[in-house]
Amino acid sequence: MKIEKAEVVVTSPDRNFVTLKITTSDGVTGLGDATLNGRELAVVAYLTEHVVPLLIGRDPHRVEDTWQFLYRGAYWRRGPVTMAAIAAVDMALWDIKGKVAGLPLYQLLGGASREGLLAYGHASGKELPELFDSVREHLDQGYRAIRIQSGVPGLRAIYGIASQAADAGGGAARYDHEPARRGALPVQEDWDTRAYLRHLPGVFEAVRNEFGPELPLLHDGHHRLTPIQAAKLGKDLEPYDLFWLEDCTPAENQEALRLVRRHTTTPLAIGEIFNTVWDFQDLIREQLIDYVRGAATHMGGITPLRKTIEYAAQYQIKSGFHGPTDISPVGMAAQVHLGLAIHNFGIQEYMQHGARTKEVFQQSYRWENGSLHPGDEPGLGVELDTDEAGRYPYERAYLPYNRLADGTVHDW
Ligand code: GCO
Ligand code: MG
Repeated sequence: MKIEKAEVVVTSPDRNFVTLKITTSDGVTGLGDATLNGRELAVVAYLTEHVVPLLIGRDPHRVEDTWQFLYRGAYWRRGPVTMAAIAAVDMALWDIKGKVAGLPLYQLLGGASREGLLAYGHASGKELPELFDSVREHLDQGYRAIRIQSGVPGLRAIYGIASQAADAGGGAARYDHEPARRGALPVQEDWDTRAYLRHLPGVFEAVRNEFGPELPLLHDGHHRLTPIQAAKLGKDLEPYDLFWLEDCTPAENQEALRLVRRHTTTPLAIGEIFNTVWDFQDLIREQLIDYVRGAATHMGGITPLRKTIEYAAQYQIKSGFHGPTDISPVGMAAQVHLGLAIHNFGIQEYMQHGARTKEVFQQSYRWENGSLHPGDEPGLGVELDTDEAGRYPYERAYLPYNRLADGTVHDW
């Protein structure tokens, strides 16, 4: 069996997605997610111009060898564009292997280690009543763990607040946050760290008073704090027993986490923008994090994400794979299979895709009683309807960016 064809499909049902579809000489197809939010077409070019020609004629069963060939063979290593492209190939080859074996991917990865995956959703509100409504709506949908993001008095629009994004013309639903906005230019949001640090502990106190001590609560700092500010936030949130505080500082400076760790026992999650195992090496070895936030789509696929999470297991560090809407149903399925198989599963982020996306990508993973299961179709269990995909051409969309009151650009 050989790889006969590899096509790159770009579609924008509810948002942009980039998918690689590999077809073998036996007519077996495999899918891989290569979506890089806001920079999608760079990965399309990388795949079409440089990777597809290398795939034709190769043995699709050689997953590890193909990964090493694309990674080492490029000479220029790492980076989000390269790693999203390699990820798509890796996922598509695992998908093919599962289909040929007649087994769902999780069986090839060692079989199920649990019944299903605990997943968290994104509740948000400009003010407490709206936030409480959003939490209730998520509880009604079956979520048993919830991320809390709140507006900050005096700030017009910040990350994670669905209704603010909708007001800013983002087209987001009231309780569901989709940060990328279609349009010629990125939307500008505003930020004030002191106002945020003053406001957030009171929000968590109110949520705990309303919803009780049991519900696992999460929060995303979205890379905005200095190490000492992050340490303070972690300390101030300790009474509210967070499941995790995510991306409390920008990820580039990993030493920052040493300082944060010295001051707080709030569990830390990091890594959604990392693209290799090596980005996690020190954080895992020094036990500076509690959850690995990597995504199969942005870390070069299932193969390296599995290596990373197996390494993390030696230190009791668990998975918390990135699962916003910009991970396509293909990327999501890859993570749900891996999450079911590994021993050190922690939690899975699960922001549900829109109705049009579900028609383009027919998924067999299931969401039942607050828990995700990959289903038992062979391979990844996702099929791409290319006719349906063709109805939604690419639409330029950017993530927002941030400025402080004096006009300085700040981390978004
Ligand atoms: C999360 C993330 C996302 C990112 C988005 C950028 O925790 O889910 O922070 O909301 O902002 O994936 O593309
Ligand atoms: Mg995040």
